[in-house]
Amino acid sequence: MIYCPQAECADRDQLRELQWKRLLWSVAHAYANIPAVKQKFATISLEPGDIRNWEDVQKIPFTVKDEMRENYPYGLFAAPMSDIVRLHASSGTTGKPTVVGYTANDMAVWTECCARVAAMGGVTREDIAQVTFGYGLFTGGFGMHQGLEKLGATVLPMSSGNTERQIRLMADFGSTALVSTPSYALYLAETAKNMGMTDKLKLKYGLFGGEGSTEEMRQKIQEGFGIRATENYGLSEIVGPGVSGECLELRGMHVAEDFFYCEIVDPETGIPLPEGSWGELIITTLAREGSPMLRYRTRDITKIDTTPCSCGRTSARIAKTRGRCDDMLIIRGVNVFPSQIEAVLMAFPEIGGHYEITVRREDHMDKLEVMVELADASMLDSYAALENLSGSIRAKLKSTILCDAKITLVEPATLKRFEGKARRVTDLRNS
Ligand code: DLL
Repeated sequence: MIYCPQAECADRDQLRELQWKRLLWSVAHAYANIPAVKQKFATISLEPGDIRNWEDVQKIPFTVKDEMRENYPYGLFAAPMSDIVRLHASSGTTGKPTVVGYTANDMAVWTECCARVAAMGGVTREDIAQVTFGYGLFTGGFGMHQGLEKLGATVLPMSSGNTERQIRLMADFGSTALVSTPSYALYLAETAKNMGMTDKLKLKYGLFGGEGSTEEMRQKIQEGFGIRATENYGLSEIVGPGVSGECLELRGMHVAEDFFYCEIVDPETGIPLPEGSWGELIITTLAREGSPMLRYRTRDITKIDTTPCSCGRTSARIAKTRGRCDDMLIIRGVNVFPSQIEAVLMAFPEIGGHYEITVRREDHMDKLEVMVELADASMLDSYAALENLSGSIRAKLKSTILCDAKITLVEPATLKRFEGKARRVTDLRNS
């Protein structure tokens, strides 16, 4: 089951040594080949030679997404265009896209990392893997495709959308692994059920990533399809999918530490936090030639665990993210992550997997509304049952997030569905 024992099960001291060697290479490479990096170092009188031990790594300035926009499109590339064999870009919600370039070596590393993610999630060469991520500038489709092929699985490159057709071909071709966002997996499971085709599917494994999901959402997807679901995490600025993934022990997402160095910092102060603390994930690429990233601020909130995993891998694991710092809502002064709301909702069996969160300001007061679909329409016949359920959800939410919310229960299949990353939160306070 273990795909790359030398790297994934390495002695941690040896791994640290390898990371150190590669980190020095990456700093020198970025400094020598990216004028913007050299200039940034110069403003604080830092040179690569000043990085002498792990403590010194903190001297390296962070890289933030805006710098990618300021240097759009190729200003942060460290290899000549003649060596770049692939471009990807992330559109983000505002501004110019962030562009990354891959050399042939970068492609090999990325492919290896995605193969590891697939292997960790239980997929083998015996599997038929249906990839429902978009194939395009988004890294999801091509990234997982390459990794699955390297592993020897049979890849079905469906790309995103066309949900009923996805289900028909899933049945006809006997797909045994599904690669998607968790929200699309839920939509696919529901569509299969509505088409009366759930029993015709042979799915065994789900590799889900590209967005966060709660443990409760995982249960719903596993039940919907009768599969084992693992989660993986990555971002295009670093490589795309492949940065980390869960093994079947489900004890956090193993990071490909031979290629990525992770730190956790306080998102407000940028000060590194001790292992086990929740904070913002910072990633430094250790082998990227095309688009090296030094201390990239992911904005994602997680924690790191380096204790041994029962699967035998020694690599550090990051926890399911709480969300992005940017996603955190401040409602009447209380910090609320949408993932906390999801966890409360999904624990109610009467609730389906789809919901929408809206925050508005009325009479100078923040108002939170949660619209959520019922799992079964029959409940709509009983006013008392509906009142009871919405009261219980409201009470549970209040005790968990310390915020009052208006709960609106709606019929199944009424809220918007997403074929990629879901957008479930609307904040109308500044509009
Ligand atoms: O979403 C890469 C990817 C594709 C990863 C497919 C896994 C599977 P971007 O479009 O650049 O790249 O978005 C990166 O998505 O900073 C997180 O906020 C979020 N994200 C990705 N995976 C997870 C996850 C891809 N498992 C941004 N949990 C990241 C929570 C995730 N958030």
